[in-house]
Amino acid sequence: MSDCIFCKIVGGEIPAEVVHRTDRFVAFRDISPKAPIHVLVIPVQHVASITESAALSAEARQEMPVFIAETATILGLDNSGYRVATNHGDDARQAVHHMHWHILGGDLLSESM
Ligand code: DGP
Repeated sequence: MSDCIFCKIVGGEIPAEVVHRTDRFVAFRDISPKAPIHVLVIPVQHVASITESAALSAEARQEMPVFIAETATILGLDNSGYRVATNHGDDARQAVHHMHWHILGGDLLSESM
């Protein structure tokens, strides 16, 4: 999608610190971290949010949780722990309308989401 920031990151038009990548997913550091380690996982294919998951290929749907867990391991969070979250829509304050999973860790996180 031409006016999507995250599609531009996928295409290399906007720089990002990529930590993991396959043909179907990219993981990169959040520009405004909410934890010592804060990485976003996005599908290469543009879908607006989790509500459009069905539009992803079967392979991408299968890979998604595996890719998220691999990314957390690459970040060294698998033993200490981490939180995974995604936002959909206005009440969740979704700011970027390209599906993304927040991986947060590197410290004891708040009890509230
Ligand atoms: P959300 O509220 O779930 O839509 O979170 C969007 C996240 O995207 C927010 O934590 C900041 C991050 N973000 C927005 N623009 C950019 C960007 O250009 N580069 C990077 N690395 N992160 C971005």
